[in-house]
Amino acid sequence: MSLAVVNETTVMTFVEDRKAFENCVEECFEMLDADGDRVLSRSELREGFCKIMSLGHESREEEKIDHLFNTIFNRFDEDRNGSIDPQEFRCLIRELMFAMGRGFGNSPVLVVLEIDSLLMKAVEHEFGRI
Ligand SMILES: [Ca+2]
Ligand SMILES: [Ca+2]
Repeated sequence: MSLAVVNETTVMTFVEDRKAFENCVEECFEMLDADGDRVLSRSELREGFCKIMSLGHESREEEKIDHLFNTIFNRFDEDRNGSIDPQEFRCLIRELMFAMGRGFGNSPVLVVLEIDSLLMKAVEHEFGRI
């Protein structure tokens, strides 16, 4: 983990750089797809969700995260087949990143970055490392 200062621009610039962003999303997808069948089951997504979204693992948050997760899963499983395919995953991540960016606003925010999180990628992108 490391600390970084980010704002809305950090996240938005990353998401709008289509190629870099889609590569990262693809990487995330592969990381989460434990059985390699090219779709994410509910449990695969749940497993990696906290990690890629940099959500803490504090147990008191568990219930809240479960609830958030279920809402997200149901909303983005557009064809209602109980799993998330790469296209659904891309929409999901894009939307979550936009929400995160809006949450930061224009003033710099100090954040803790988890190594595999998308925010970490956004920061690396800002520094021209990806
Ligand atoms: Ca899978
Ligand atoms: Ca689906």
